[in-house]
Amino acid sequence: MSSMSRSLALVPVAVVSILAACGGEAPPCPQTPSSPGTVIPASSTNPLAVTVVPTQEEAAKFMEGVEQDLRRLWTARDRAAWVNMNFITDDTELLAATGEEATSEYMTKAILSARRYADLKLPPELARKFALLKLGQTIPAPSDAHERSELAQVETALAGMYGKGKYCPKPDSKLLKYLPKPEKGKEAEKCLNLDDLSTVLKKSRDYDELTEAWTGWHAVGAPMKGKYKRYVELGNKGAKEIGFDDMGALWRSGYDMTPAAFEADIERLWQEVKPLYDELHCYMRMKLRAKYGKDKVPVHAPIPAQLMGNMWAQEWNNVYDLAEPYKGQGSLDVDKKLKEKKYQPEQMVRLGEKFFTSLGLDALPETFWQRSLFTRPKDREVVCHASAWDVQYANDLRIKMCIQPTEEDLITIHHELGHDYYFHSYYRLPILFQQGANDGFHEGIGDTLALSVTPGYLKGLGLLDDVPNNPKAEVNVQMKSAIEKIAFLPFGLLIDKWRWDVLSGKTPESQWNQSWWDLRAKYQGVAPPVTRTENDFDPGAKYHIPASTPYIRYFLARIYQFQFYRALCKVSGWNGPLNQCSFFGSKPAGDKLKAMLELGASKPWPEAMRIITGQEKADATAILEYFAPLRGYLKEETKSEQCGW
Ligand code: X8Z
Ligand code: ZN
Repeated sequence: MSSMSRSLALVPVAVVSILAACGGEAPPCPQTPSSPGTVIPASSTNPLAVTVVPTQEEAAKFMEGVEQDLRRLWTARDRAAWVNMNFITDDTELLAATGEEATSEYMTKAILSARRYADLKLPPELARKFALLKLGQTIPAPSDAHERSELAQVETALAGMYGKGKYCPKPDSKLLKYLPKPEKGKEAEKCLNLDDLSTVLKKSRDYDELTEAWTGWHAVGAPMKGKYKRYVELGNKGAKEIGFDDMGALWRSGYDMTPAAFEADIERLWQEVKPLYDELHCYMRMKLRAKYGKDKVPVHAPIPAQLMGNMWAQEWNNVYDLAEPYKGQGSLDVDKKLKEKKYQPEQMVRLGEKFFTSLGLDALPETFWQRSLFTRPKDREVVCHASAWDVQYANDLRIKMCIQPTEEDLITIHHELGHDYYFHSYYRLPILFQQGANDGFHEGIGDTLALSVTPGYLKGLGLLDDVPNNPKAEVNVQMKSAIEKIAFLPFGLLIDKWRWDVLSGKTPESQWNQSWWDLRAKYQGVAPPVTRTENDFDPGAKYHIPASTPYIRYFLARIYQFQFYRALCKVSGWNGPLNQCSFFGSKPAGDKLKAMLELGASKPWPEAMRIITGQEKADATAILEYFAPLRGYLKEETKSEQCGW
């Protein structure tokens, strides 16, 4: 999560004066077709004598005031949010909600006031700021003070419910052995948190244990349902007030094209990658059937979701042992090495930083090391889902992550540092431009570098013994990567397909959970491990739903990162097979990356894309090119399988 994902407020000087000129607080000033500078006689509804038709200069001044206020408000909001997520208590929840509420109050008023300039022809940079201002809230609050306060509290409470989620197994449960070892002199823990339950999903190959861990965690969703309903109602009300059909329509408007064109583009990309996903699904199901039997993993049916090594079956790399094409060809067990070498969390972060600095990017500021959270504290509740922040929008970089010595976490560190390096590259820009070219760019930067964390690179660090150098070992490497990258694609797509329809009302509340599972079956080909009903709220068991972080960005990022990687490999001088390239240490690659990052959101995203790739569109050919070597193997292995579901 970037700290830019939500927005903030208080009434700024500039806005106050404009609101006053319109005869009070919101509603917005009347739009008039007259020429700039003309004085309009007062109408009977306007208590003021005259209204001056806006000018470009006034619009620029207005924006200057807004940006000043936003810096203050966003910083205050993010400080409170940071403390809250690092120490979840009733008090910090309230502080975070207060920060959120103040921001959203301001934003809604500023957006409504900005309508006064809607008909003006503005210089492109200023016009872009107005457009970004309108899109600047993920959860737009209604103008009504009670509703706004309720919404802010609902938002914070949902995030807190997720962060505090635990499952307490019964005394005869097989999961008791996964309880953390008690510290000396302390009482033994009786409950499993998400990290513990994720370890079960990752390590256990016992069907019943997996089912219990999955079901145990998913119970976190049910109590959220009532709050989620209010969140939908109030967020939609806020979205309507600022001119969107609903909150989902607002989210889909952030891509420099119409929401409809955006949806069509997403569909185009999905259709390009779907055949590869289907082949991988077919292969994985075959392997899981071999492990768990036909009664548990039936032919031609969705796969039970608890068997893929991940709580949401979104990435399957933790069951690589079951998927490995050629047993023992090339050791890819980085986890083992990290443990052997007793890697500490900070050391892993320093490793991540080293990749960025090898490209010629700056070292992280000293405050990063002082202020970040790297391990789960034992004495308090925190939101452990990894996130990156620039709390003061001024190079105040941090990450918050409960790091374990695993390859998965090493990759996530690169992901989070990608956000921080983006923040770092644009923190001198006007605050409204301190965002990614679009949110998919933000999510894709660290992953682009992580694609260069190849076996060769890891060997150099002593984290692998050998670099696979025969065709069989290469297939193994590709498989390991595909069950992470390709497996994710339908998940990345369906989360917001679910949310868009919930937010637009197309999916009624009476079908929220059913529709979730319909989409998971349709796109991912997975099924719930146990019967689910509308008393469950399984979407709530995925962080980004209670945390209200839009998700289509991750789908985009999976496509973009291969485009970026292909381009950076090329500029680094690589001309071998794409999947073997590492641009570690390439200054030309670093320069190109920096040039794009420094743009922030100041230009439409196709311009940023052009800087790095020479292309202006999302293009799935790079991800397909990367995995081309695997396809022959997948087709051959599954030729007797009845693929699909
Ligand atoms: O949430 C994240 C990052 C933080 S922005 C760790 N990711 C998504 C997820 O975990 O569901 C990265 C991949 C997808
Ligand atoms: Zn991220």
